[in-house]
Amino acid sequence: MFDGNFPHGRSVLSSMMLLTLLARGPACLSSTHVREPVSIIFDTDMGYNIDDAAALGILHKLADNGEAKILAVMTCNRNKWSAAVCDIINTYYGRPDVPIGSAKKGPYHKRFWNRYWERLVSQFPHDLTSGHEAPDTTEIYRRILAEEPDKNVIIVAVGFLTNLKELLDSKPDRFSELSGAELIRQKIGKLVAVGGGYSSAGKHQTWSFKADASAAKLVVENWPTPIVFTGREIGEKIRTGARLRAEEPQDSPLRIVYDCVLTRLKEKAHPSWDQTAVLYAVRGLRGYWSEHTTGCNYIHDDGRNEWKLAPNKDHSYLVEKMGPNEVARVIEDLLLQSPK
Ligand SMILES: [Ca+2]
Repeated sequence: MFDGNFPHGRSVLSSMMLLTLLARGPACLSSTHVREPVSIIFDTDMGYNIDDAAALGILHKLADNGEAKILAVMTCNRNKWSAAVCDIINTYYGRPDVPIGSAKKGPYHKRFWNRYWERLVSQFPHDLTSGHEAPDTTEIYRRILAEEPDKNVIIVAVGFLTNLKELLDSKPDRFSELSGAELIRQKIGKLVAVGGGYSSAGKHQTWSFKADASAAKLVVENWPTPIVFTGREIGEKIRTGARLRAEEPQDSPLRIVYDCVLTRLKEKAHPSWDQTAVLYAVRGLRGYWSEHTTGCNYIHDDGRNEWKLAPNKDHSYLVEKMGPNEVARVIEDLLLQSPK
């Protein structure tokens, strides 16, 4: 599977592309070394854990670097503060007008971690004060996808898959005459999803699949483009937050989120599941991970996942390659990069 690292000549596809470019001449080859920013839709359950906030933070830094373009932020968390927190982070990092969608359907889970949103909404500018005011995610998805070039968008799903189920089920509308599945097939390069476990055989329970098990099952079984999963075992060992709390200004939203939650948890650092999805979606495998590409992910009715050896689908999962501490350093370097 093409890993986004071009041109290393590691796959048949990248070898063919390299030969084509060589045939076209050196000017063409040098111009393509400047990669276009990766177009990302970030779909989150902001509020249930703190890695969502950090993941959105590093996505902004990658956008500052010209590596990513943020098309939209969607929340599947129907707590009204979730969308407001997304808007606060977008505004703080200089992108106040990134479209934000909020789920109107799906499960409503009451927990919201340590109420850090209370401090954020009272201290930071934002014009979206409640998820109830935000458009439905399906509307935003369909509008944006209809406008994008084919196969151009990567969806990073770091929450449960409610919004993607709704998109998959959606019907032709004023934005596109295509059904949800047809629109996804035409416009989405791949889906990068946090969820499941892949380190050993058998069933694994994780929050993002369990929180809306029927959506996870439907999306994983029917998604019409490749899906790359980053499992529990990947993010669990990548502990971040200690450096952020030592070096980030005290009055930044992410510092407040991490101070609130890690103090309560009595943790020095926290797993980084959602950040791995952003990093992979934008930069590809690099030296961070390898990818297991044979078999398929199967979601049981209770949301537990199991990797099956057959059939072979366009499913893959990340496998640890670089040490977790080194990946943590990459993530915290990005978090601490000065905002533009
Ligand atoms: Ca999450």
